[in-house]
Amino acid sequence: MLSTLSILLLASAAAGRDIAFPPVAAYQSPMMHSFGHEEIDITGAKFAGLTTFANLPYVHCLDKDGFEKYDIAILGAPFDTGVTARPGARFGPNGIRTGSRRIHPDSAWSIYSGNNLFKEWATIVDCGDAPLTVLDNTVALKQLDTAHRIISSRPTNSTDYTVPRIVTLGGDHTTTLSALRSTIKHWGPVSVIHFDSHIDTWDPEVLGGGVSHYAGVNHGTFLHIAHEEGLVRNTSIHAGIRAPVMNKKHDVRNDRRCGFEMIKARDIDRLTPQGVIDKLKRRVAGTKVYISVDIDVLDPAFAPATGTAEVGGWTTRELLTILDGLSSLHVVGGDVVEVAPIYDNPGEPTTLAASEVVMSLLQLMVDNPVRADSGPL
Ligand SMILES: *[C@@H]1O[C@H](CO)[C@@H](O)[C@H](O)[C@H]1NC(C)=O
Ligand SMILES: *[C@@H]1O[C@H](CO)[C@@H](O)[C@H](O)[C@H]1NC(C)=O
Ligand SMILES: [Mn+2]
Repeated sequence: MLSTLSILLLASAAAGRDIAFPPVAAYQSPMMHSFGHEEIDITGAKFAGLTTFANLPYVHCLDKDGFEKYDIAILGAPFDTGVTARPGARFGPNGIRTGSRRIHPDSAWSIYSGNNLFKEWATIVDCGDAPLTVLDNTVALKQLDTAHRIISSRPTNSTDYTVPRIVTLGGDHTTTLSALRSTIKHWGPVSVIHFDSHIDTWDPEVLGGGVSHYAGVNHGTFLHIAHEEGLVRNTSIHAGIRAPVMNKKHDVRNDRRCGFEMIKARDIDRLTPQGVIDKLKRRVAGTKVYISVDIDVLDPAFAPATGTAEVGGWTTRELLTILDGLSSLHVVGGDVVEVAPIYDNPGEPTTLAASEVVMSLLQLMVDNPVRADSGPL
């Protein structure tokens, strides 16, 4: 005996009609059958294949036997055990790559500049992540130092500009120390433009070092250490600062001693973004520049996924306008750090913002190739 349901199904089958799908041109191109087998055109494909930054080619830049030449390298630094609050930035590199999946080198024409940075002179690749041990910061940072040294010492594709430049995907901010230890070898001391809500020049004796020497090397002291090692010029500058200092007199005096001037977060209300750009450019004029972007420079409304969020920060649009405004500078290295995707919201505003910051850093590097020599400009 047929159940009611079966009768209904039979009835609908009897009344069934052919469903005509519209023709799908891309999959019926003559090319598809011309070699006697099926093909899919992968030109310009996004959201496909493995995830590299902006769908760039992956090159195993640390392979001792073979690598392809590049002028600018993306390098992930999955390290977050130098953080004083929320961990998770070890997942930053892949978070930023995921945030960049909609970008493809064949179709990255900026609506603002009209340029496609990938279609100019530079060969840009994604080197993947540096292999870093997970339980010993001292060893991990030495591994990162070595990775930076190797990747920045490879031959470039360009014959005029012979030192490859690196954009690092952090990682907590401690990872910038390794980058600066490699830029000094090729370019000498650099002016650092440091976008952050915190000064990060804390004396290791004040922040962490009271426990052990090892603990003093962290994401709030790396610029102090970089100053001690002679890596940064006294023409450096912070942008977007708003977090409280721990010691009213000592911290700010020490910050100046480390070579930094300061643009505070609320200064943008008076200066406007263009005023911020002008002040940054004046400060670093005539020197080689390293740009470090702690994503916590943005307000947590725009970038919640970070280790030490501080309210009252800049918008993503303000930050991108300021970065793009620095296009006359000679940028020898850069990074975006402190992206901890686990704290992002489902719309992924932080990793999307970070991937656009990387695009701006790449554009600055492409705009001004830098010749290898260690003097100021
Ligand atoms: C390497 O440089 C040459 C010109 O010097 C250029 O024609 C070529 O396209 C570059 N290679 C890549 C992969 O960009
Ligand atoms: C930086 O230091 C040099 C000498 O070491 C000094 O002549 C110069 O005035 C300093 N510049 C700034 C901006 O402090
Ligand atoms: Mn920082």
